[in-house]
Amino acid sequence: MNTPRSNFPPTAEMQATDAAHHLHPFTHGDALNAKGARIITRAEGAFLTDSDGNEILDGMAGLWCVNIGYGRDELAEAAARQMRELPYYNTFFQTSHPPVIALAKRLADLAPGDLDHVFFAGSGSEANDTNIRLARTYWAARGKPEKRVIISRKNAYHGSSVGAASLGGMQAMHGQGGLPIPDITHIDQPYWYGEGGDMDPEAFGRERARQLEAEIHRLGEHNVAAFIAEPIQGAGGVIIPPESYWPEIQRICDAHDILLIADEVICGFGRTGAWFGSETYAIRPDIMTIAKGLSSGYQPIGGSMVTRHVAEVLNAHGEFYHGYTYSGHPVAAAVALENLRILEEDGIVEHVRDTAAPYLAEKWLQLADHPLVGEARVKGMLAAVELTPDKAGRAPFAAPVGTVGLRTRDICFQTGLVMRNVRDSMIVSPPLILDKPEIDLLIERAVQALDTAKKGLEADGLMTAG
Ligand code: PXG
Repeated sequence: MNTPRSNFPPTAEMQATDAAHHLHPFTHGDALNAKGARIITRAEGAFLTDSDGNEILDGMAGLWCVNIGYGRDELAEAAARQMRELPYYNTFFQTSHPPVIALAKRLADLAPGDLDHVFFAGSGSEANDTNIRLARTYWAARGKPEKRVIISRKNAYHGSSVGAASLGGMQAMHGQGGLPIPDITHIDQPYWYGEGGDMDPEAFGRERARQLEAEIHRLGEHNVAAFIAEPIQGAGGVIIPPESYWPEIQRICDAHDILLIADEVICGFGRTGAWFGSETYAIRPDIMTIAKGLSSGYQPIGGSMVTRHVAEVLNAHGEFYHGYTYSGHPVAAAVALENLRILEEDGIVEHVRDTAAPYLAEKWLQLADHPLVGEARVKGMLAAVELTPDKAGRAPFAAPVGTVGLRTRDICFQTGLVMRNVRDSMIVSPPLILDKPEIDLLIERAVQALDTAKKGLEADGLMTAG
């Protein structure tokens, strides 16, 4: 891209202004302000540039979203064109507009099975809030208003709004603001490394899936509206379920009269080597949450895709009292359409499936040999390593959970790689367009960071099991 570089004040000045006026998401304000935010000023392909001119390989694709990579002029052009023509109009009051119509049709064609209707939102959180109301309204429309409970999972992430954070299973989030809201329950997650103990992973996967059936029995099937889950948990730490997990979940959802909601906010749009994680795991959702990769993060947009049957029930029921000012925003829709065109015409999903993911897997799994690594796991362009002071025993560190992960994250930044921590695991979810040399660079920097982290831990007496 040849656009001129924007002018901005010196780093320290921007940091001071940021500290004075900006409340950051998921951030301890005083801790951040004491050292100053890292300020990202530009990006191209898979590389970020910060305000000091450092180039950093973005192993997280922003926040799991910049699937096609940075700097695609076509998206800027699509936004500019749409802004000139119709920068805003709503989809309430029996109106529509060309980009939202085209995007709904495009998504219906792309989505698996007969998921062929979309309710648009501005984000994944909003879409999951929609799903709570949509699932309950669906059952009310079918004459079963008592089917209200939504079963989710501990350590799931479904967003930050009151509804979405209640669906999520993050204890720290529930502790702030009196969550979860009523009629949402959480079963255990299929996290073999952390919770599987001596069990065989496949047996563990089946056991965790069967908790859903036990929970349906406990609540009474007549009270349960839906089960929601990410095909692969992202923010929870790239938790890749054993192969036995999803078939058993699907069986249970089929056997009991409940809706299956697949939260595809991270897994959708090529991340797992198929258009949707539901295809990778042969899941047949009734509702699918989409966001992030839908626009590769170039515009905020999300949505709930539902099957023809769910849409028919809803449409026949009467008015669904729900919607956002920016549901189906024309600029976001135009950008999403252009993003989907690029994903398709550049063959990016095939690139992931045939080239990038197999190569990443080959290289990433070798990290399991590193003395600091207890497990390396990968699926598509999602990968994690679990850090441990004791490889054989999969033991946690003696230091408080997250201490080692956070240190390692900071080292990664200094090494020129965004690889973030979840607890004491390190995870990546890079742009899908990475080529082999870029994957080599990612691995090289990851190894360098792990080596540096290990030395530091040894020097500080932290390589001890807790
Ligand atoms: N579902 C899933 C599976 C997500 O990962 C959301 C819903 C909510 O989307 P919005 O657009 O409302 O943010 C997400 C978002 C992290 C991190 O630190 C992850 C997300 C968002 C912010 C941070 O891993 N995922």
